[in-house]
Amino acid sequence: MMQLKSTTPATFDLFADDAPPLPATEQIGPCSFVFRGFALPMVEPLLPTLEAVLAQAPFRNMVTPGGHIMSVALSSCGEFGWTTDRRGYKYSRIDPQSGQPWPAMPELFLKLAQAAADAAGFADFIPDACLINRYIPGTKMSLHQDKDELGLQWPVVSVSLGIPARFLFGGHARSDATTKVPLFHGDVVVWGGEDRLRYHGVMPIKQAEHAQLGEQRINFTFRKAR
Ligand code: MD3
Ligand code: FE
Repeated sequence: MMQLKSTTPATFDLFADDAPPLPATEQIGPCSFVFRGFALPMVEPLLPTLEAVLAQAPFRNMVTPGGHIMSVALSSCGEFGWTTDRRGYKYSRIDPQSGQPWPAMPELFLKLAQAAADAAGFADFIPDACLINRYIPGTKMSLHQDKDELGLQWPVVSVSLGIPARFLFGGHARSDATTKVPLFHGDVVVWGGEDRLRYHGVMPIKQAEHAQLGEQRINFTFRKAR
C-alpha cells in the first residue's frame, strides 16, 4: 500500500534548534485548533512507522451495532483499541481479529500527539489509544460524538495524511448547524474542553491522488480512553 524508502530514523525533535517554525493556526472553536502542516516535518518517518503498526493490526471494515458495515476502515495502536460489532462500541486491550494486544503506540506517534496538544495548551497529554482511519474516495463518516472515552477531560488530537477531506464541525446537538473545515495532508487538529463532545463527521471523500499515499486518506486520532 505505502511503499516508500525511509532514510530518516524514526525520531524527530519538533523543538530542536533547527526545527522549522510552527505553521499557521486556525481556531475553529473555543478549545479547537487546526495546526496547518504541523505533521509535515515528520511524515517521512511516520509512514514506515504506520506500516509496521498496520502489519500487526491491518485495516478492517467493522460492523456497527445497527448492522451496517463502516465504509471507513479502522485499526488502532496503543494500550486500547476501539472496536464496534453487533453488541456495541468499546475500547479493549485485545484486537479481536488477531486475539493479540493492539500494537504498542510508537514513540513518534506519542511525540507528535503531545507536541500538538501542548501547542493547544493541553500539557502532559498521554494518550492510551490511537485510532487509525482509512478513507478511500466516496467514504464518509456520519455526524457523531466521541464519547466512549473515560478521559473526556483530555483533548483528542487528529492527524490527517493523504488526500483532502472536508471535516464537518457541529455543535452539542445533532441538529445544530455545521461548518466545513478542509483538512489536508499534514494538518493536525486538537479539540478539547467545551468542544470535546461536539458533533463532527467527514463529508464523502472526493476522488484524488496523493503522491505518497495514493487514493486514500489516513487519519489518526489520539485519545485518553481510560
Ligand atoms: C472535532 N474521525 O475517528 S478527525 C473519529 O477525520 C473521527 O477520521 C474523523 O471523527 C476523521 O472519531 C475526524 C477528528 C476531529 C478532527 C477535527 C475536529 C474531530 C474534531 C475539529 C473540531 C471538533
Ligand atoms: Fe469522531
